[in-house]
Amino acid sequence: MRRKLIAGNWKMNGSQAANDALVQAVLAGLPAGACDVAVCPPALYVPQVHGLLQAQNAVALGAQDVSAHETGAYTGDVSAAMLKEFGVRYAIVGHSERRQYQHEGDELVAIKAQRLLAAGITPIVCVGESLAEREAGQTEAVVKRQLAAVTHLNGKCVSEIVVAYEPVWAIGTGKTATPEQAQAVHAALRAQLAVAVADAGKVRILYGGSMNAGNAAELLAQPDIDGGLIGGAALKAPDFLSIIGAAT
Ligand code: 3PY
Repeated sequence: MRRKLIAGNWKMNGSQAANDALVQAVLAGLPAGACDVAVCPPALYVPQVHGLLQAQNAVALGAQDVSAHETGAYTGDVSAAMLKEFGVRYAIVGHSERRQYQHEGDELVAIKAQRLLAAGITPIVCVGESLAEREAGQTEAVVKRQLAAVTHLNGKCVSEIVVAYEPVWAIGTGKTATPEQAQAVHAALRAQLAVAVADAGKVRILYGGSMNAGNAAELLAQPDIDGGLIGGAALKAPDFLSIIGAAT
């Protein structure tokens, strides 16, 4: 059985005061025996949230991105080793906002995933199709291409990853894939993992894209949905806790 994982992607939101209040409220409200939980603040706040999460194991620290480089003259970048030093256990790579606004492609996403794995951090690899791709019947081809770039790093099949299916048309739009639409894509990704990766059964596939307190239970009831990567709802403790409750 795969343990469910609920990871909050705070995106470029927060302040020291707001982060403190949010983390304290989440820690105080966690249900007994909660599923795996992570929060991914902006890089600048990683040390602060690391401090807030110390002395407990129920909520893990995540990051939203990582440099493709190990060290050196890469102004503005944050390396995997730096994240590791501040207790980061998960890092998102290939979020559609980075693919779209920073023009990150499959190869770069795969290199980033490799840097994370080398540092002992679990990559949360995002895949997802645009509305035009869905309407052209290309959903499976797109997500499989994006996933294949990462499962075959240096010719090695990689099972130490988390996958997040985030249909681009459902991100920040309030639109959500129906449980059936999401399950169909998750099942296709699961089948691909089974062929590509030894130990594929342990790879968690999260759903992301406007998962919220109202739709989480239905989505999480699907057999191949192993958790959620949560956007806006992760910024409100009651909503985030309600999603965690649905996954627990
Ligand atoms: C969303 O739900 O909007 C996300 O992008 C989660 O990563």
